[in-house]
Amino acid sequence: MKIQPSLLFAPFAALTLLVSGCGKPATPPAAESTPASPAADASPASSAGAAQTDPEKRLNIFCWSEYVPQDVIDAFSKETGIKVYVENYASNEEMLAKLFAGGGNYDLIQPSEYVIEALIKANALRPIDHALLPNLKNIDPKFLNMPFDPGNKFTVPWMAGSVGIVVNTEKITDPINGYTDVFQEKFKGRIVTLDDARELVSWGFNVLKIPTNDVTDENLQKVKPLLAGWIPLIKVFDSDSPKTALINGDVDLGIVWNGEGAILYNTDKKFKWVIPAEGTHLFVDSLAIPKGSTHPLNAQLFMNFIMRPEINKMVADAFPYLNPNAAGRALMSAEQLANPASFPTDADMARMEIFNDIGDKASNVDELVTSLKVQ
Ligand code: SPD
Repeated sequence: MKIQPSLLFAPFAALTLLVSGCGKPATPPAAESTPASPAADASPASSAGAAQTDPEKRLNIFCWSEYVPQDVIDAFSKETGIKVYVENYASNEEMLAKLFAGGGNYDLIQPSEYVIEALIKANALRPIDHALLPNLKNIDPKFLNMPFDPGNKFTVPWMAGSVGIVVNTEKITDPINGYTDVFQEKFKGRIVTLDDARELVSWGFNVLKIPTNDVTDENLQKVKPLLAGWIPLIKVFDSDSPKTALINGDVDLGIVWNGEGAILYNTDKKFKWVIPAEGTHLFVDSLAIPKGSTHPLNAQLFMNFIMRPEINKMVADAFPYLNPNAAGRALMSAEQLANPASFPTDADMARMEIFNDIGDKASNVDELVTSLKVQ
């Protein structure tokens, strides 16, 4: 939990340099592709037997906090003998900053769609070998071949989701349908939100009916007064575990990741999930291998492992986001599938926008929100 200015905008500046050919990743690029290999069997026993691994039995994962269950890591290590080292981040921008600072030697990262788009443009990801990923067939085709990575040349979906409002209905009886219902003076000091500049700006854009990717200087000027009114009302900025402030009773309203909303709904039905009337966006967080990975075979073994239905279900049980794995979804209970925060209706999904890479405008987004937070 933190109340502090959001992260630097430097990582996006670094990406812009890379795209324009004036920079290079801090980690040395590896070979373009992994060695050709026979397709591994998707079943646990035979995939363990036929699995190709790197000489060093190690895997360095850099992933979102509260997203990769320890029991999944343990099961992978037990089966493969590969020791997994996990480091967490709370925003795409934090991940990019550390990735481009070098030193992390990450084998797997977990970027969201707009960052995947930027990393591909920057030639910063290693292509994946589909022969090593037979379990890709378990993914719902709706979440494959998406515009940010056509043909899934670089990524496999982890979890998808959206952002919505959580209301503690024991404390708030007013109707709360959208962002403007949340950000009212009378709720000052009773609100938790994500600590994420792109998110905050997108909510403001939704209210002003500006398309979420139409990030121009002019539109940022338009949203500035709205955000300047909202930010002082927020008591807690927390992208790691915004549910905590709601469970502890520190706040009564939240704008949070859908997986957090789903956990709250499971914990106590007094926590109502609301998809903002003004709109929200669909995110697709995926696994990708940075160019500098030194254990790319181990990384692809992990990718394939987590797409097994029973392993995917372990992820969905712990972190109930919108599960893109159809075979894993088939193992989930009716109650899990009926959680309104995990699984929006088709009509709600159809209204959701998807963030695109906005290039160097990401710096302006960060600068705007940071300047408003310090006022
Ligand atoms: N605790 C895991 C949170 C993952 C949220 N990723 C969504 C990013 C959308 N910009």
